Amino acid sequence: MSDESILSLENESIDSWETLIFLYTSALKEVGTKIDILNDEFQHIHKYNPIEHVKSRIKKPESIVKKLRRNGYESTLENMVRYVNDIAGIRITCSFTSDIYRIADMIAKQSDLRILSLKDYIKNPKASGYQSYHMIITVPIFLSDQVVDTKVEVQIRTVAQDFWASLEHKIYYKFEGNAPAYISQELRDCAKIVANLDARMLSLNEAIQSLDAEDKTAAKAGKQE
Ligand code: 0O2
Repeated sequence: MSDESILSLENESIDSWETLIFLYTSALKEVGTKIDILNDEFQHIHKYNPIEHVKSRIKKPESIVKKLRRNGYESTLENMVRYVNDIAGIRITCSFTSDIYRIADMIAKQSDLRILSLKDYIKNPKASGYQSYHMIITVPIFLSDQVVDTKVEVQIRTVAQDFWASLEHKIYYKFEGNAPAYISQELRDCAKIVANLDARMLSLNEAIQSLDAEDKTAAKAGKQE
């Protein structure tokens, strides 16, 4: 297991929070660079950027402790490594749902990354209405004397799904998870609108692409005459 890699390092030198954060920060740099390169390559070949923006963050210590407590674990370094999968998190926002699966596939094909879990909250949205594609991966961090596989959570979602999730997150925290029923219902309704908007924008884009392809074929045929 990749956890074991950090955990075995812990026996020797993960003696502090600082060492852990150094590893997770390095993991964000590695994965961030991979995503940049994939986006640039896609632009180079297809003249199109599947990614709108990328944001990364290290989870705040108080949020890590809260998550451990919520799941019934004590706040130890070992429990953080083992049970909190999103200490290092990267969020990729794109225009169309088809881009989400394209990016996820490109990440999954990188031979040095290991996929620990995948959650498709687009095909199976959460009860709250939340939609996003989550991957927990490990990336090898090459230190001077060893290689440490380090976990990163990658969240991939459309701009519309991200807009919904940001507002829902704010509301969730404001009401500490107990929002009035009419607000939760309104959020679920908005999530359906988001799914519908994403589906319509995707088919609109596909229609434009097939028109472009027809134009190119007609122009080629015109040249040959
Ligand atoms: P915060 O405050 O954003 O950091 P796992 O990570 O797989 O071991 P978990 O945490 O149950 O277990 O996984 P899940 O459900 O995939 O959630 C991971 C993260 O996704 C959450 O982290 C949120 O960032 C986001 N997320 C999940 N569900 C929702 C939701 O209903 N609404 C919004 N806005 N975001 C959601 P945290 O630590 O729970 O929260």
